[in-house]
Amino acid sequence: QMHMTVNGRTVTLPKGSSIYDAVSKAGAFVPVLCKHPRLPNTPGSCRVCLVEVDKRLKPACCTPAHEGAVINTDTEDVVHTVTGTLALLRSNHPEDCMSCDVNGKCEFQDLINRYLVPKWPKLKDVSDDYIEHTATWSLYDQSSPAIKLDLEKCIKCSRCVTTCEEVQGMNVLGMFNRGRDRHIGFYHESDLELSKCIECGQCVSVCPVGALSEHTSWRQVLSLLQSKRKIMVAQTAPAVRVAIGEEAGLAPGSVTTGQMVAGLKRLGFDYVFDTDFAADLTIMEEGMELLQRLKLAWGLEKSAGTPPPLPMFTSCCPAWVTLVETEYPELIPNLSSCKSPQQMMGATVKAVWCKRNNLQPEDVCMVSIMPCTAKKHEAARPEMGRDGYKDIDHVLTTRELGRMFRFQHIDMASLPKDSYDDPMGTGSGAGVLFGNTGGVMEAAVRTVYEVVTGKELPHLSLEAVRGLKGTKEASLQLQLDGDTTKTVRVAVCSGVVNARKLVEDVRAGTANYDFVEVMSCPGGCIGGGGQPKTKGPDVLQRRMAAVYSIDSNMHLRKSHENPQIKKLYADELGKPNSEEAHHLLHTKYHD
Ligand code: HC1
Ligand code: SF4
Repeated sequence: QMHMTVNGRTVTLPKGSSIYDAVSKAGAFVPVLCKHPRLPNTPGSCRVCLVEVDKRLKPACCTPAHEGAVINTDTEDVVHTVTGTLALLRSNHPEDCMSCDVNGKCEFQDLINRYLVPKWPKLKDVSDDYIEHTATWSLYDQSSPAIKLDLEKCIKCSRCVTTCEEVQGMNVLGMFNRGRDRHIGFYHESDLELSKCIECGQCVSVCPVGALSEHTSWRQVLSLLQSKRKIMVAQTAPAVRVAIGEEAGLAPGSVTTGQMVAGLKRLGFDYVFDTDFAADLTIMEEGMELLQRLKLAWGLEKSAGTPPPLPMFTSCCPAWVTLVETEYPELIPNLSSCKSPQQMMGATVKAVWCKRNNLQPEDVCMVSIMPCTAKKHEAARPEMGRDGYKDIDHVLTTRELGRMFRFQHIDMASLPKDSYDDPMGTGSGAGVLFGNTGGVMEAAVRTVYEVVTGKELPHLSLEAVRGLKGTKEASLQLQLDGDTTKTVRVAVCSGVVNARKLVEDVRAGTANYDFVEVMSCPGGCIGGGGQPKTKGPDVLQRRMAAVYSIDSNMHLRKSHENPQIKKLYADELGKPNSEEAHHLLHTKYHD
C-alpha cells in the first residue's frame, strides 16, 4: 500500500498504481483524451492530463504513483498548461461543431467548453500538411458505407490505432509520419473500403471526437419519415434495448424496450418490429442447417456431392463474414449459409408481410436500428434483396437513434412504454440472447436439443457460454433414436484476436468443434461499434446482465415455440431450409 495526498486529501492505493489512479480515487477531475477504459495500455500521447506531482508537472496517466507523493490538480500552473495544450489542439481543429455528428457527445468539445479554451489563429492550414506529405491519403474518406474518416477532426490521441491493433488484432489503422505531420491512416491502401478493414467500428467507439464515425444516414431517414411518401418500418436489434437508454442519460444496462418503441413511433415510424423475431427465424434455419451437417458427418444421411464441412461457423456478424471472405476464404464453406437476422427480417417484411397486406415492397422503407457499424455494409451488399429492391433500405446505429431523438426533442426515457407491432414484433428470450456473446449458441442449443431428442432441455441457461471471456466452450450430449448418443462440441468467441486464435487452432487441427459462434466485437453486439460511447469499467457487464434478465423474465424463451415463427412456416415457408426459405433467408459469400 502507498499513501499520498491529492489536493490535500489523503488516499491509499496498492503498489503499481498510477498518479491517474490516485486522482480518480480522490474523486478529483483530470482530463484525458488518449486514455480509455477499454484500452489495454495508456499511450500518454495527448498530454492533457498534466497534474502537479511534488511541484513538477507530470502526465497523470503514465506516471507511477509513489509513497508520500503530493499531487495537485487545480493549481494555476496546471490549469494554464492544460488550457494551452487544448488551445493548440483547437487551433488545428475545424470549427464545424454545429453540423458535426458527435456535437454534444464529444469529449474534446466538453474540454474546450470546460476550460473555456480560446480560439487561437490556425498555425498553418492543416490540409496543406496532409496534401504535401501524404499524397496517398485523402482528408475525408467516405469510401465505406459503414465508417467514415475526417482527418481534420482528428486530435491524434491514437486510441483508434491501439484498438485496431491490440483489441482487435486487425492492424488496419496506423500512425504515419512524425511531429506535426503525424496522422492516422489505413495501411496498404489509401481508402478504407480497399483496405482490410472489417468495419467492426471498435475504433469509432473509442474516438473522442468525430474523426472516425459511422457513415451516418439519420438525416435521410428523418427526411423520409417527414415526407410521408413511404410506409416506414423499423426493426430494433437485441442489443439496442439495453444501451439506447445511455443516449438519454440513463445508466448502462437500463432496459428501455418499451420507451424505445414509443420513441420510434413519435419519430413517425408506422410499424416497429423486433429483430428478435428474425433471430428466432435464424435459429430455425441455422439450427436445422447444423443438424443436416451433423447427420452427414455422423453417416446418418448420405450427401449427393461433397458434404458441407464442420465446424459450422455462425454468419450473423457481418464483420466476421468479411474477415472470413478476405483473410480465410478456405473457410467460406464452413460459414452457415443463413443471412443474419437483420437481413432475414428485411426479406420477410418485403416478401411475405407486404404480400399478406397487399403492399408493394418498393412502397415500404425498411430501417434497422443496430448496435453495429458493419450492418450498414451488410445491408448494402448487392445480393441482399430481389426483384430490384433491397431487404434493408437504411441502417442506423444506436448512437444515431439517440441523436435523432435529441434532434426531435423526444425525451425517450420519460415516454410511456409502447409495444412492438404484430406479427414480427413477437420474439423469444432466445432471440434477445443474440445480443450477448454466447447468445446465439445458447439459443441454438435450446432449439436443436429439443428438436433432436423430443425432450425438454433440463436447464435453459448454458452457463459455460455466458460471461465476457473471449473464448468459451461447451459440449452437449444428444440422444438420438434408440441408444445412440452423440456429443456436439461447441465454441464461442468474441473479439477478433480471439476469433483469429480459434481459426488458427481449427486450421491446425488442434481444436475440434462442431459449431462455433463468432462475434467480432468484444462482448458481442452489446459492445458493438455502433453502441453509445459510454465510458466506465462495467458498461459491458451491465448491458450483458440486462440481456439475460430480459430472457429470464420472459414466458416465451425458445425460438421454435414462437407462434409467429410457426405461422410463417405453416403459411408461407413450409419448413426450415425449404426452397422458399433458401430463396429468402440464405445467402452466398465471395472470396
Ligand atoms: Fe446483433 Fe444480430 S445479434 S448481429 O449483434 O445476429 O448488430 O443486437 O441485430 O442481424 O438478432 C447486431 C445485436 C443483431 C443480427 C440479431
Ligand atoms: Fe480496425 Fe475495426 Fe476500425 Fe476497421 S473498423 S479500422 S478493423 S478497429
